[in-house]
Amino acid sequence: MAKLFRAAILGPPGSGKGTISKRIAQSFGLQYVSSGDYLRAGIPANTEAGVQMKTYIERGLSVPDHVVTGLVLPKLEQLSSHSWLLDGFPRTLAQALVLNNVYQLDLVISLNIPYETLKDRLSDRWIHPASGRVYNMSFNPPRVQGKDDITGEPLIQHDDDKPEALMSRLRQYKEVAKPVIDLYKTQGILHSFSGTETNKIWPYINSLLSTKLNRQPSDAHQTP
Ligand code: G5P
Ligand code: MG
Repeated sequence: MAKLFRAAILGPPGSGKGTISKRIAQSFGLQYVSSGDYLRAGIPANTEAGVQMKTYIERGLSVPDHVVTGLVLPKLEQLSSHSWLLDGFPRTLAQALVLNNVYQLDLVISLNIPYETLKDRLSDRWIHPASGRVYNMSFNPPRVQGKDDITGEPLIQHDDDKPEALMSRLRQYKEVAKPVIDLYKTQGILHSFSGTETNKIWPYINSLLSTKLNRQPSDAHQTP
């Protein structure tokens, strides 16, 4: 069996982690593990813990480490015979250290996207609250204006995606992410990508992974 490949993609809210991860997963056959998706799916409705969790996620604030690791690590155990890509995990040094105890990552991708770009993207972001599906009115609009593609239910925009709230979320993200980035830099597995357009960053990531995995992607994506 080929050696398993373990990777993570880090970046601030709106940096394109989800968009790029899905392309990587599809092109290179890695299992896609998104902490945000697991948290949203794991929120038990109508419990106090559930309401609390929803507040963290809706405000874009970090969910407590033990909750996130408690959800993500069992998923990784289920995927022990697969290569995988983590999206949005680890987000804190505590999470990175817990992960480090169990798995040695082969590659970490860090996305550096200018604040102005994040602001524009997130202020153009609409969400289907029940599922967490995210749309962007210019980059990936819903099929019907203002409606979720799957359920047809109305889309909403969060107060937390307004510029003032965004600024404090991004600042908090940066502070928390720095020691995580430093850890992977020290381990020699960090690869940073900067830019304002996912479609321009993607060919570089595509080529890096082709080299690391020693194979050609099965599908070279040009669109989201
Ligand atoms: P998530 O789900 O990890 P965030 O806030 O980190 O959420 P988000 O919003 O999912 O990040 P992203 O995945 O980095 O952003 O980016 P994306 O969705 O691909 O792109 C953002 C938008 O821009 C989309 O609409 C996309 O279509 C558009 N876009 C992409 N590229 C371009 C482009 O080139 N041009 C244009 N115009 N648009 C583009 O986490 C959710 C919450 O869960 C908790 C936190 O509360 C978090 O806020 N959480 C954790 N808490 C603690 N620890 C963890 N490890 C946690 N993980 C999640
Ligand atoms: Mg995401």
